[in-house]
Amino acid sequence: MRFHAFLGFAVVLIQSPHTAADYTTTINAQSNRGTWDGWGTSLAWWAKKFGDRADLADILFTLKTTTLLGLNLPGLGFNIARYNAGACSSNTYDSTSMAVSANIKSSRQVDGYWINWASEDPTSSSWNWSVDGTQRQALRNAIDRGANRIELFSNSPMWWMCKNKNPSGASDGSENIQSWNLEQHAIYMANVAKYFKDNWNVQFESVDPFNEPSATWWNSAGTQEGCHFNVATQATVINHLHNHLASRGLSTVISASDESYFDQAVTNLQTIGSTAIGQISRVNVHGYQGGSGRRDTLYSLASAAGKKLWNSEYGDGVGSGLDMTSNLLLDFRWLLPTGWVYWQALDGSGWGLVQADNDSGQITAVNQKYWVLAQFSRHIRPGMRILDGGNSNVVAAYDASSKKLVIVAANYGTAQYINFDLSGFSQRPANGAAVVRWNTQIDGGDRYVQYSSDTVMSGTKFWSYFSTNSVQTFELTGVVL
Ligand SMILES: *[C@@H]1O[C@H](CO)[C@@H](O)[C@H](O)[C@H]1NC(C)=O
Ligand SMILES: *[C@H]1O[C@H](CO)[C@@H](O)[C@H](O)[C@H]1NC(C)=O
Repeated sequence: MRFHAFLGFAVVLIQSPHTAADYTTTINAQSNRGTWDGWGTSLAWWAKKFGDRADLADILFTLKTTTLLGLNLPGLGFNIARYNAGACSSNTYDSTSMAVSANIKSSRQVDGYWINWASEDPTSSSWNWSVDGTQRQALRNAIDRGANRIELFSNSPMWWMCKNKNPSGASDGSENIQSWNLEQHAIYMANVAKYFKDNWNVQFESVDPFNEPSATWWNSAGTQEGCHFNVATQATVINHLHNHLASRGLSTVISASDESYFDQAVTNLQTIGSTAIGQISRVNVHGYQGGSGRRDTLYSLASAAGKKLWNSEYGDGVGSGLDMTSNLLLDFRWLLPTGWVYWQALDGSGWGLVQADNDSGQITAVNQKYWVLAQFSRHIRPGMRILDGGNSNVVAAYDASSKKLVIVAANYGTAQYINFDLSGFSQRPANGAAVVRWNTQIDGGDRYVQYSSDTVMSGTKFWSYFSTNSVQTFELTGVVL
């Protein structure tokens, strides 16, 4: 609803080019919309193909400039990496082997570590710790570059825990985990977390044992791994996982349930029960409801329960970054996440930040949305306090130690001046002081271009001209709340 209202507004502006559209927004210095945990990406599936590429790790997980396809790319500075514990294996045990969807691409089959049900002991031959080396290398590369919030997640239980042995889902999209394997799925997650810590020095901060569990589109003809879980089953798995993390002495916390839509996450939180809620440390939700859904209700429920909230998976097929920008700003306005994770950093057509074919291994282009995301991720940094930017299209963040204020603003309709009023701050740069800005034009043109001297403070304000469909970032130092 909000999205449609918003689009209507944009259309009116386009049709009325002579309307004076300039506006002033006041950054609310007293607001506190959470401490930022960071930005990131999930590793499966691109990392299965590209996980050993140091240049891609530099682009995603550092702030330095790296050359790709002849372009000098400003690093996105991600610090969150989500590692996918796979559900596939090609072995046969007790005359049983995995059932494979006719439509799954090999790049989406992720090898899992627990290859048969003979033993829960991770040092036994029922476990193969040699699989999935390239995704693990991507995780290592991310950590070596400073990624410090590492999450383990699952798209499906191991195939042999599934009723039909098919890790893409049940034939009718219903719950596909065998009732006698609920604890095994928890043991799988806990053993992976423990093994990575003991053997590879990877400390998972959190583990989510589900991926879009309320969805009914996970079926045996699917194109990827997936599994529907009823909410009551989720609660049982969470309880087992809580016990198995604790018994292994792990500090890894549980995040859940990575539902597809804000409204599904609301229903999930309202029905999963107080025991499970007590065992979850963070609510993870995906952003696939786009401009719809009650982000505000989900935030209210999560914060009332004392839980952090992340948009743990966002993706869309619009390569310009237009949809990503509007949905991200809706998140900052209504969802108030403290972490934001793009699904596939490399993917086909407009879905990737970088266009790539993860089956053939070709990297072909950098989408404009790469530079659009840089406007946010390079400036709103971990540890900053998120502020209310005073307008739906404006977000601000503050770093107390360096007295730095960051403002990111988008403009969709008529090109216009936006005035930023800093009168609410007790200190701000002096009249005439330069404000550094970066600009990206969503429709093409500027790609994260820095301008250092054309914007200045005028009393308690500064202003900047925004072309149609553009995102700008401003940094000011010497600011005190
Ligand atoms: C374990 O995984 C490696 C890497 O995929 C593979 O080469 C090996 O055959 C597997 N071992 C068993 C016992 O399945
Ligand atoms: C990988 O790339 C192809 C081609 O660009 C794309 O169609 C697909 O969705 C991507 N994901 C896969 C195969 O997992």
